[in-house]
Amino acid sequence: MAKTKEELLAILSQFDLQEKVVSAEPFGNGHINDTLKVTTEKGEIKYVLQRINHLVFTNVDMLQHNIHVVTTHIREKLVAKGETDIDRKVLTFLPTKDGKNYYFDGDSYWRVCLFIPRSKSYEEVTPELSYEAGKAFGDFQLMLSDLPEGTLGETIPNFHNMEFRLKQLREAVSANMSGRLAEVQDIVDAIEKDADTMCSAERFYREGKLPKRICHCDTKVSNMLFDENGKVLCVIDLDTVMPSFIFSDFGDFLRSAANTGKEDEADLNKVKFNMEIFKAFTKGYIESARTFLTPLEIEMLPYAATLFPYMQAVRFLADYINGDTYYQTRYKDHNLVRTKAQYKLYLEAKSATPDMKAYINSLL
Ligand code: ADP
Ligand code: GN1
Ligand code: MG
Repeated sequence: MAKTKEELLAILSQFDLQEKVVSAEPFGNGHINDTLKVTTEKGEIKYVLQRINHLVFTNVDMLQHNIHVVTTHIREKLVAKGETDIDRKVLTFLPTKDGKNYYFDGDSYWRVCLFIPRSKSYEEVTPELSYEAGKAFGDFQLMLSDLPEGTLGETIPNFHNMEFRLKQLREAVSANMSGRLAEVQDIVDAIEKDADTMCSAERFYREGKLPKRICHCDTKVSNMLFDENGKVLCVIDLDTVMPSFIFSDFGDFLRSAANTGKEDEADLNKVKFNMEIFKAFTKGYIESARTFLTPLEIEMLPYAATLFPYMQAVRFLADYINGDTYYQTRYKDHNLVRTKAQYKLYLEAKSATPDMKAYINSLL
């Protein structure tokens, strides 16, 4: 439910802010939380207020604990490296006046962080920005690699587990809550044909061949802030930071960045896999992550580039069949349009696999 300006200011007054604030307006275009930018009396955007989607993140204590651990740990690493301008290189969350890291108004959960000034987020990136992003996500994983096991909880259990996502799709198909199944049967069948192959990461994990590491798990382009010179300032949207295969961060970035069309592109001819973006991102990622990646992780990077559009198609389709209960949608068939676009991207990435392999081999 939308809040009035007065209600938003009352929520903000619960936080320990250094400056008087006068308004909070919608910001960004995420599908899950509600994000608002907060302006001070001096007319400066100083804070970001977010309403946490607690139907998606059901354990808000765990969620906010994870974010606290991650931001504190990264801050310590940046200090140790002698970095300057640290408030623009890691998110800073502000406590409530009674020292909690979120505020519950009896209905919704809220948090506040500092707005990072002179920063930009993109929906589309150039090869130069992709190279920087690859380095930054590799660095992000590296900085968090020494967190002791068990420090972070799984804020959404099985979040990037392909077997689990297919199980959810199959449950949606059996229940056919919205009566939309007949219309999408072809795409369900097409997805099922590749299901076994796409679950290979889970099989390798069970066989002890693949590790899980702390990953960001929502590395779409818009979840990174760049400075005025195209250098990465920091990674944002930390709700999903949790143990996963490194494929999560590699594959999900390419899912948004290497798509020549939009995530919800209706004209499928516009959806192609951009090899230049793939190359630049992969180069940056391997440069910073090489020290910890295993040969199997590297070998499976092209699989990761196909896995994420495939998984996203499965998730959008399940939501469509369930009657649009998870993702925020803007029109009736939005989740179906998204499904088709992601499935098309999956096919495009699949046919680019030999080229991806050849490029990776040339880097090693
Ligand atoms: P969502 O869950 O809505 O995707 P995000 O945390 O990704 O939420 O924020 C949405 C957008 O708001 C981002 O893409 C970015 O442009 C902007 N943004 C979020 N946090 C900050 C911040 N601390 N400083 C500057 N811009 C931010
Ligand atoms: C959601 O919050 P946002 O819009 O960055 C989703 C991601 C999907 C993405 C698809 C918690 O991310 O997993 O990949 O939409 N986040 C959650 O655009 O489900
Ligand atoms: Mg986001």
